[in-house]
Amino acid sequence: AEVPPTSASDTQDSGREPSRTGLDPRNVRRGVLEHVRFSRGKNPETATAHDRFMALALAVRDRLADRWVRTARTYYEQDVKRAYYLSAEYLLGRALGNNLINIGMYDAAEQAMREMGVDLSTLVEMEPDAGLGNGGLGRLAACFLDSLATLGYPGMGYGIRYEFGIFTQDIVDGYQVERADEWLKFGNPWEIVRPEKAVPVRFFGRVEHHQGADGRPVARWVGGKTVIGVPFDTPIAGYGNNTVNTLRLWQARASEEFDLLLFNAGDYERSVVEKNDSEVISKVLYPNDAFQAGKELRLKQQYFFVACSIADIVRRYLKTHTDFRDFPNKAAIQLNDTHPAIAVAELMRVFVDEKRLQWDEAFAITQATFGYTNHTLLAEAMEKWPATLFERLLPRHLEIIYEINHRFLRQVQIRYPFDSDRMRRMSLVEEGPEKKIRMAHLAVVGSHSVNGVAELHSNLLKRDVLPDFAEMFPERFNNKTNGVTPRRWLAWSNPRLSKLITSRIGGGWATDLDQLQKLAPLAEDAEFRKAFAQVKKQNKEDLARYLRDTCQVDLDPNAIFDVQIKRLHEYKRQLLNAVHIVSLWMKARRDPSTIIAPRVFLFGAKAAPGYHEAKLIIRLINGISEVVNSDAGTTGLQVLFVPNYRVSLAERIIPATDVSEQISTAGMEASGTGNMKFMMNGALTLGTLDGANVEIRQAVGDENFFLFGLTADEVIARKRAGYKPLEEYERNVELREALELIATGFFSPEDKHLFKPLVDGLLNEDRYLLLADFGAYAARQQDVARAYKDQEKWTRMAIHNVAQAGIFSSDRTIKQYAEEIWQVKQTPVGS
Ligand code: B1N
Repeated sequence: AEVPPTSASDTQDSGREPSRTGLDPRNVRRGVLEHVRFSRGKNPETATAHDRFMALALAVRDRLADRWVRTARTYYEQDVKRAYYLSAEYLLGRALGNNLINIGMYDAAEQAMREMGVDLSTLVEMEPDAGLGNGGLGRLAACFLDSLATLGYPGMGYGIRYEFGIFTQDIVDGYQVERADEWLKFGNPWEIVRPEKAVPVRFFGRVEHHQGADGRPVARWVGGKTVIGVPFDTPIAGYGNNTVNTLRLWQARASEEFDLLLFNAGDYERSVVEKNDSEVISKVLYPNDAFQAGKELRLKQQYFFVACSIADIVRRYLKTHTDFRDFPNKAAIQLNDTHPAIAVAELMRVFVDEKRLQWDEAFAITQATFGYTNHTLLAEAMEKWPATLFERLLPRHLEIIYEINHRFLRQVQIRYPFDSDRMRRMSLVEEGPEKKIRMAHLAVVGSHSVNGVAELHSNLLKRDVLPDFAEMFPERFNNKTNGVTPRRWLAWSNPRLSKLITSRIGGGWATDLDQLQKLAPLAEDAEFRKAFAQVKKQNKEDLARYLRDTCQVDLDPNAIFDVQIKRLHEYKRQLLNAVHIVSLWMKARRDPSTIIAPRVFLFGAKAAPGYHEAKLIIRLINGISEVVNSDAGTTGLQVLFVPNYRVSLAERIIPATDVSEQISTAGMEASGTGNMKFMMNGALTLGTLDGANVEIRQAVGDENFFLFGLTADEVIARKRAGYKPLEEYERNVELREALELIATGFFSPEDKHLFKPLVDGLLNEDRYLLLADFGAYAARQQDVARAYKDQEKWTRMAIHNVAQAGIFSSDRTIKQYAEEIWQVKQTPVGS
């Protein structure tokens, strides 16, 4: 049969079917029913909860689609400069609720589902977290994407589509047990695969050097193996606007060409085995937070997504340009730590080898394009790759790095003659028994901007980690204090507080968080305080109910909810918290009147699977929990380690928190971002002068913050003076008896010596100065309990924390990146 030609208006209309675009409950309902039938192939009667979740998610995606296309067209037509965020991690969490909030259809969706006899929150709970990150660094990338879209910036994220994200944590007999995170098992309604934009990526092989037709030397990287990067796009919707940006994640596929070659040679078995070698590249997220394991596959992952992303960025540039001198006016590329730092060498390879640019011009363009963000000062996290590994895997890149280094060291030499020690320190190549490439040095030399993530961190970065670079290139160094998105971390996760805030100051805060300052005078309004305290109480009751259902524990919602949720790391000092709980409990056992206010201690933390000390600390917390909870009736103390801490759990816990534990050894936590989420939700911080705690305290005032502990400078001085933890142990009775109880096996009756290594580590070395800070911590905890007894005062303090949280919006952070590093402009999308 003849098919009538479709007119332009037909295609317009079909794209704007009300069941695909309408935001009122009737249209949403129609959209969901159509997806149940046509996308899930079910009748409403046979559809499962999961079918309904998928149908609703697809109906939401429909409503993003048109804006997504319009956003892309707007950027293309206006030929705007774009900000590209390169990150090995994106800790997105769930998307459904956040998308409903951002496109303003939450109420309509809730009503539509209710009319269908479905509870929206049940569907929200069906969605697995997208856990493509370890902790703060990955979650920061996710908050940045939200802010870029909300502010209408032409921004795009690039990363890896890991088949398995951060592992699922079970607790078995008090121990962490890891399970694979099969987040894609039931399908991902948000992503769209774009096979037509696949990119070939070479590994291994060799470099041939020739004389080019133009008389200049040419390097050709040949041979080796090719892997295909296939992009999957996820829409990132702005809040209350028409912007829908893109997160493009690359999946590794075997190259068919290559397989065919082996297949035709009759080597079927080898062709299938090698297919595996390729596809394993995007298989799993490395589960280390702030630690470099140095695995070859990890370097493959890094180069894989970087090569795909650079190819994609250059391809997009060449659609509308021919001359690369304009490249930095159209593309800013931000390196999220050194994980994508190989991009510096890759862009040089593309410019020099493929596009035949002169070296100096190529390098000037490269430098003008890249910015580098450092996220940690910890030596064990600094990425250094053996030159031998580089030479095998990326032979051309090693040559390019050597050439960059050669020219760079010449500059150093001219600037600082006769200072060979400085040259050794600054080299991109670390000499020693094994030659290594220092990725941070590559990132600094290849960028025009280097930033830390909090004031203190940026200063320590200049002073202690990259002093030679800060001296030689002072104009390159800057600070961008982290932030978090108030859409997910307030509007979505704390609807009660959001509603209360909006009822008093209007809804403008969601995109202009400084407006929260209008709450400050309300701290003196008794009625507001009452409503505010009631919100916190209800949130605590919700959490207690959830934990009763999922962990079989009955928490007292009248107790102080004292929370430490973050990756398990010795520098974060969960062990300090645990030892203090033991000492509190021992005192309470002797004399219950020592407990000023009942308290619930909550922990949530994943330990890297190979980090034995961290796993032992989890086991200890569970041991303490068992003992303490058994006589909670007399002591008023409860302890719970909540398994499988993740973004969606944080969304439940943070709104219900009274005390935010931010107790890292000063100078070790680059920023922290959980601290900001707690503050925004009216928790008071108990913290050291570390990372962004410093700025939180500045913002909220010393009287609204529980400070303790050595400063970063004091930590260094104490270590330099020859710190003796045993002296602290002997000085403090409460500390001593708590450590003795732990060491003698009280919390591990099945193995009396289980925790001996932890205690010995504290007594012999105590790298993180836990004992040095114990006394101050315990004293401040007493102050916390006393302050809580005065509920009116406590609520005032909590309100001031919310009121001063404005600067910790990632909108502020992203504006600073956009204006001070990227020079990208807000580009609104029309309706
Ligand atoms: O980045 C966050 C900061 O708020 C935290 O303080 C900081 O610890 C965190 C290697 C890291 N730094 N480094 C990492 C993660 C994974 C990995 O493989 C390092 N994460 C941080 C955001 O700035």
